[in-house]
Amino acid sequence: MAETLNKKHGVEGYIHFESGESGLPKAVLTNPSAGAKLEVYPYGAHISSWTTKYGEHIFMSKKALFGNGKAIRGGIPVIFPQFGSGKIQNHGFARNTDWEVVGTRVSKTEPITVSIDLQLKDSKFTLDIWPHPFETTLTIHLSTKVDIEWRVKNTGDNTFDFQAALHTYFTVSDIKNASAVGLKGVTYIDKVKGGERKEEERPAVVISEEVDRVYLDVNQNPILLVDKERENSLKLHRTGFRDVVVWNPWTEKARGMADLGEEAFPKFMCVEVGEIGTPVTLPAGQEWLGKHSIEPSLQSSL
Ligand code: TA6
Repeated sequence: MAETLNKKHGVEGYIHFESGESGLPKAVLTNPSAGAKLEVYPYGAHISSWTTKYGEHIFMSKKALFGNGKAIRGGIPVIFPQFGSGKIQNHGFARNTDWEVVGTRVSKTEPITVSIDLQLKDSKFTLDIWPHPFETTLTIHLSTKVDIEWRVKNTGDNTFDFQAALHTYFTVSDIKNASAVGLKGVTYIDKVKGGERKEEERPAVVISEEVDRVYLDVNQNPILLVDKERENSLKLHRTGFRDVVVWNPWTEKARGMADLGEEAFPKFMCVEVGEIGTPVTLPAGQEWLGKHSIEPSLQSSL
């Protein structure tokens, strides 16, 4: 499979495909001028690594499972058409389904950018779960930052609603050193407290227990992910994603997750961008576009 993908989509010196975990094909994007590298599995259109001169920015569980309809623990799970629990499986089917590589390219004008397009269309599998024809394309641009462009098109005859999120696991030196900055004053759904709605009072959200919050209609853009023990912070820009999720399962929940384990929870902070609180209503023939850019920065405050 990797060989076929290399023949069709490989770009010498920038994009190659290789056999990854559990033999799943994996695209490796390399941008020498940016000193950056990114890995993405067509399975789930799942980014599993992004490194820059500041090191690895993405957390992957050592116990993650790959393929066979399982969601990969860590990386950037692509959540569609449902966020969380509901009528279909938790977080929908997009993250544990094979997407197709439909394009790769390198833009040689500065800043040199290495790109890959992945696409998922409705199938009997998806229609049996969620009876709406759709076509979704996720484009990843690797320069000195990562830009993700995500399109969802309604290819059917009827309007449908959907939720969407990029459920990013950021690697941190230790959860006690990490904070998400820019959420002060925002109303959030506290999923640890039965869905209670509260207002964030802190300029920097730090985690010292299980946290599972959906911050609604966040105006601040970018949000900053700060790690006191790392040289860089990360600027999280977004358009088309109104909400931001902050999650860490902490000890007990992590212990109960076979693909995570309690020794892992201090090493990541999920800061996710999404359309969650108010699902997107997409009329027939229309297209939704969400953009998320993750950029290393030396800024530690907004
Ligand atoms: O984004 C936070 C969350 O919705 C949590 O409630 C937790 O369920 C997490 O996602 C992971 O979900 P998963 O289905 O990947 O185990």
